[in-house]
Amino acid sequence: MVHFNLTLYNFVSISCVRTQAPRISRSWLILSQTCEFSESLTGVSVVQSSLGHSQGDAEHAVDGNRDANYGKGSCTHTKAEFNPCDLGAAQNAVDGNRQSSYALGSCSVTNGDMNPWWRVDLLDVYRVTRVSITNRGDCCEKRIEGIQIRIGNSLENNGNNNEAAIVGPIPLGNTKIFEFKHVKGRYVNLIVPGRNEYLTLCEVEVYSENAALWGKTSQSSNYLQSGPELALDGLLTSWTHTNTETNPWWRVDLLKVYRVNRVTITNRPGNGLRINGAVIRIGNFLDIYKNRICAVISTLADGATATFSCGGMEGRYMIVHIPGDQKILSLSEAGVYGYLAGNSKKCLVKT
Ligand SMILES: [Ca+2]
Ligand SMILES: [Ca+2]
Repeated sequence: MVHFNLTLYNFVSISCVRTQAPRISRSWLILSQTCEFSESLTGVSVVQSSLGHSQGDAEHAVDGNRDANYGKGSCTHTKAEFNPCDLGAAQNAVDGNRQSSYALGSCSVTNGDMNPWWRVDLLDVYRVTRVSITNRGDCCEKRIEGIQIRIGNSLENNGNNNEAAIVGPIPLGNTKIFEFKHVKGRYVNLIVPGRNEYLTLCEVEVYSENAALWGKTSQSSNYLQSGPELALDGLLTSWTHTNTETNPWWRVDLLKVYRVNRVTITNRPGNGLRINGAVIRIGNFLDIYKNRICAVISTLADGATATFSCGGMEGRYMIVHIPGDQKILSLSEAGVYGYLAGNSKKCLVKT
């Protein structure tokens, strides 16, 4: 018996706000036409109440053959007992592809279970602030009605007893982003309670708030009391400040590897020209120069905030540094925003 805790989160918005989360990193989706199954590329695991066969809409099920995609050369088997390219597999909801036509193999589906559910295990506790859901687009719009997002650390009742948010309708093939004050949890469940239903999810994305806020900061040197933590105190009137030196840098250790979607930098309110030429890097190396470059700040007005898209770069560290001699690095604020689920490179299908 499922017991539903109907505690509502404080939603900021329940609407499609895709423009607030530019997805510039997705060009690889249309460039790649092979299934590049690699467990190392995803930090999450997913499971659902059952693996469905999309009964009731056979016309969309590629002759009912779940292996239909394999024969077209779009997928490569890497495990005999499990193939993430299965039509309807739970993994299809985190393959980084919002393709909403079920037959193209990028959607999960359960059987017509009572209280069908899907769960992603983030493998660690995160402060989740946003979940986006992409509904199936080729049919069956109403099957997702009444869906709940549940976030928490319990696997009681398969994680479906964690705190719940009831989200509004998601039109055919649409992606809706649901935002709320952060909820701490390792498991994110989606469940359609109270009826026998097929749960189809063409993409689920889970986001956390500024990951830098719980990281550890450091910088190449401290000028007076202007330590590296001043870039994360929420105050524009405080800023970090290195000595005048060669190649000054600031770094935040996120403590976990993120796929970084964007970095925000707020310049100090005076002497803002000092930031010109600063380089933003993402990666896993303490040697800052081994990390990949996300962006170079050509110029940024005094006190201004700029957002830099990093295209899902993976890394534990975000570094800002200024190449050259006789440089000073000052940052009023910094933010790192990343993916926790979704945007993996598994099982790409032709789009
Ligand atoms: Ca998908
Ligand atoms: Ca500050």
